[in-house]
Amino acid sequence: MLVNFKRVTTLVSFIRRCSTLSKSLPELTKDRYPNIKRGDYAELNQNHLDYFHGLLGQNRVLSDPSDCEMYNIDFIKGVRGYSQCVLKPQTTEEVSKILSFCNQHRLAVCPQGGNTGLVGGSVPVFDEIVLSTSLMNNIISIDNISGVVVCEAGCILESLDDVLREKGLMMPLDLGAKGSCNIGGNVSTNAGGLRLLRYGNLHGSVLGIEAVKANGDVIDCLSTLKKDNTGYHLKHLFIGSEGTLGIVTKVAVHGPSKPKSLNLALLGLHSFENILQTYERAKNDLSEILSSCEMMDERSLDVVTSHLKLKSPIGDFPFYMVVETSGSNEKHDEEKLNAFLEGVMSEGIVADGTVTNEPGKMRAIWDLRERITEGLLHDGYLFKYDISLPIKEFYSLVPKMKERLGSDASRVSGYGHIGDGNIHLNISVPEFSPDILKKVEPYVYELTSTYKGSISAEHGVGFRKPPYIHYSKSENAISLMKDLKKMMDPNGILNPYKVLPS
Ligand code: FAD
Ligand code: 2HG
Ligand code: ZN
Repeated sequence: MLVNFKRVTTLVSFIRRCSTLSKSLPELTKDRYPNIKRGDYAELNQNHLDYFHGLLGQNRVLSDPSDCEMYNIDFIKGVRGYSQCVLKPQTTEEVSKILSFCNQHRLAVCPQGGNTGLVGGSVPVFDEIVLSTSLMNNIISIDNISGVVVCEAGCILESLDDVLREKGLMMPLDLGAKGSCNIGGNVSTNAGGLRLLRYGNLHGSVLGIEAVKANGDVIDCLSTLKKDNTGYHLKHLFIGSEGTLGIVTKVAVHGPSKPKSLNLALLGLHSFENILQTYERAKNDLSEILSSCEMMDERSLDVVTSHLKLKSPIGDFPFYMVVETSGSNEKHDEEKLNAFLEGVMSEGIVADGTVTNEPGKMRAIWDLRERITEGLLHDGYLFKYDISLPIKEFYSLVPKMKERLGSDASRVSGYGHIGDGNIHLNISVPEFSPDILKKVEPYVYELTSTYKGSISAEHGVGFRKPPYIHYSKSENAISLMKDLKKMMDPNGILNPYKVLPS
């Protein structure tokens, strides 16, 4: 079976909504971060373009600056490269030929999927060629019995999920960017999202990968087996390596069964301590049917109610939680959820709440949580941090940063995946300021490291965090990462300036 689908309407409107926010272009990365120097790569010339035209034809090679613009700017408009060439291969063979040519000619390449990444990894820093997987969007097979879907890297997550749902299956990951992000991008960032608590991360769900190395070699590890202990588990090298070790061209993912019964609760709480108590109770009382447990503070909810005009179905509280159950027996799930809710409310742990199993109302609650990232763009420039912390310290950074920044920040908000110990700290300022940056970094990473947390829980390292990776990785681990990079990409053409510190 080969299903080719076009980008869904939600994607188009999503990107349009966001791109109309700021008419002015962000500063070029090379000017904002003058300490980063362009590597010793070749500059694109007509001979290179002639080769790409011969390989892909005229339409799949973009070289007009206005056509290249959107591929040069990241989602939060924080970084901007000046690539003059975007390539859109349709097959693994074409990817292989492009990389082999770029490697021979020392042309740097920036792989790009849906360009929803939040750490500046998906756009060029200087003039790297953008290799977009957007036209590699075929589903190759779906096995209804095992639930395994094999597809090309450019398939949009939401489209994959839609196709699987028609067959009683679903994608194991879900995130606010699902209408735009590609499965290849998800795998390359090891994206977490809203249901990692239930289905685990992609190191477990991805059964196989086909990837192309910097020299053009195709590495076929596209197993569809759950168990395969034949030698080194090479697929894991590509999961989360953010396009620095190879370009993912195909993936095999295990799709779990679509739940028959779904419930969603939005809860209002008076303190962070109440959130911890509720999470603990949810784990114990709901156990196998708990499929998502998220939190947001009042300033995060305000982003979507003020900027996006979404309506909250409950009153105002300092904190909120979204708790989802999914299972196979409606009556059983409802009984369990009601008992849990009655317990936490009667004990005063939860102050107010609403629960629903109506699809429209569930969507409206999820929008309050999922659209915070989009809403935050209306605040201006964002310093974004994606931190893992021991659960008791989960919220510690928010009041500390608020106090440190005072009126320098228009908003300091905290929200995220409480069930995974992963908070998103967002600091909003009217516009980028190097002085505020100095107040925030490395302080925020030092604090994280003091708590023994991770400076990147799920978004990756990208362009923004390489200088700080040592806060979460030992010197020997970084050195081994550099050795691996050298072995797999000796000329350093794949996504330079990203992930590894220089
Ligand atoms: P891109 O942004 O295009 O690329 C991301 C990185 O992967 C880049 O380094 C790029 O070079 C590399 N890359 C892309 N495709 C390939 C490929 N085929 N081969 C090799 N390298 C490749 N992330 C989460 O983890 N959890 C969330 O809940 C979450 N929610 C989000 C909500 C919103 C509204 C937004 C805008 C982003 C969110 N993100 C989240 C971040 C982002 O969506 C994810 O990181 C996503 O996985 C990126 O996919 P993409 O296709 O857009 O990749
Ligand atoms: C989420 O969980 C995403 O909504 C984005 O990971 C977080 O925008 C952010 O900071
Ligand atoms: Zn997240």
